[in-house]
Amino acid sequence: MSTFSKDFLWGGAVAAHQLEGGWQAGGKGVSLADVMTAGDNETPREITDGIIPGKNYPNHEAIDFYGHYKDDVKLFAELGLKCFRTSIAWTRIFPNGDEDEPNEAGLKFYDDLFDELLKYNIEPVITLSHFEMPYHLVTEYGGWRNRKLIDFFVKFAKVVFKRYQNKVKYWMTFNEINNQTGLNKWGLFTNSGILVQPDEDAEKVMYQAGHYEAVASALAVQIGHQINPKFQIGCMLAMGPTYAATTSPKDAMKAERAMQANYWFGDVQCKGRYPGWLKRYFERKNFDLDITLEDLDVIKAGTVDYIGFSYYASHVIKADDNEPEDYMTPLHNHEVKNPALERSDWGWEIDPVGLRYSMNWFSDRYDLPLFIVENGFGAFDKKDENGQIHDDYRMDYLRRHIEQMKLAVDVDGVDLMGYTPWGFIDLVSAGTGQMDKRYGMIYVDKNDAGEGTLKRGKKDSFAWYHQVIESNGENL
Ligand code: P53
Repeated sequence: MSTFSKDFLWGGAVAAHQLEGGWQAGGKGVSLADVMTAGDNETPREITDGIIPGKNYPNHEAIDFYGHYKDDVKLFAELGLKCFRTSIAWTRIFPNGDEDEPNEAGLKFYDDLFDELLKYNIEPVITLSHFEMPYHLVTEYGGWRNRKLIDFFVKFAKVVFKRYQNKVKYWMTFNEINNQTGLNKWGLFTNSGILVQPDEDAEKVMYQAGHYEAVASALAVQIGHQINPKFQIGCMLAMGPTYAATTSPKDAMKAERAMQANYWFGDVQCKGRYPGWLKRYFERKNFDLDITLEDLDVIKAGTVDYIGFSYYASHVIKADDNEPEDYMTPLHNHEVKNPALERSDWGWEIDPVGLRYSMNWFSDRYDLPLFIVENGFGAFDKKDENGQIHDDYRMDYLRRHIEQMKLAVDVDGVDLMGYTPWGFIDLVSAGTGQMDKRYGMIYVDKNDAGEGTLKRGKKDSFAWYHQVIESNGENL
């Protein structure tokens, strides 16, 4: 007997801005992702002030899924996918974000895409906001600093829930909503459309924006359930468990606080309440946040149906010699390398057991079904003399993670809905804007400089994953 139920959601995951291209097609507006240049391992992506001619913006064309989706979906069916996770580009539906009426051409595109998927019995799994909010909401409203964003987001959610209520059952509200807890420039911009100003406290801005997003997410959950009670609406958290560097109890406490600080979004979205330590922290810091009693009721009533999460790597943390009582020193400054693990070319630690650990952690803490909606190995692929890519390293990474996922289900009794490896078709990296940081089983002929025919091809991992799905995870 197989570990997984026969309706287990084997699939693949992408996000609109990382593959669609067609950045101005069908009346689409400019999104956050459209003002981010290409970087690489050493060079961070630049966030430009509007579109500057002559700069390389990799998301403008991406892999032109917008123009290739029919052929691509056919290939996804051949791969054997049961589900396909993507996002709806907010800017196709509301190009500026603050219009009264949605853009019909954008709505039509997703109707056609979902029809195409359903034709092959591939279930769409849809993220409402995946690093791609309208840029206009950044320049005119200051992004999620502004309470008005709740209304704009809810309007967008309502329109797409209504329109696709008979085509889409699985939804998530905000992708990796907790990325911004690291307070780095990239995370604050892609999550919340925020560029921290000199007179601002990044931490306070993050908590305020995060609160508005939590309210918006909870409202979307309630509205979605009203529109179609069969909807399954999840949160989406970036999971990278933090381990203690030594046996010192202070390191254990530090690791615990790092987890709490990273997953407060989970507490709010899954339990419907703020954790005690965080309420005390807000008071101590005199943050004076705009959190109303009504907001707290909304959050309580809008908890999610499942936990969608990404898993790539784990982290290790060490307490400071002068660690303050609240253990809230900037957390990322205290990360150390894990000597027990190997790393990818981008320095991401490879830790399959960490996936099982994470599944147990989520399950214990929130007691909700889990959906692994991202996992994968970014690597440079090389073609052999026949143009074939032998990506054993990728199969090896995925196999080792699926093995741990099976143990979490079989031995630990975790409730797991599905598994969608990230970027199963090569696409633009979110972190670096590169094409050559590849996750795919399907190769796309395009490089970091933006050159290539966009032709699709199958890597060795294509046949391997097909067999994994066909055997319901038995044949790894
Ligand atoms: P890239 C950092 C840490 C964990 C997840 O990332 C992350 C990031 C972003 O770099 O993002 C997720 O493309 C995200 C996807 C992204 C994927 O992981 O930087 O949800 O949009 O592409 C992989 O290698």
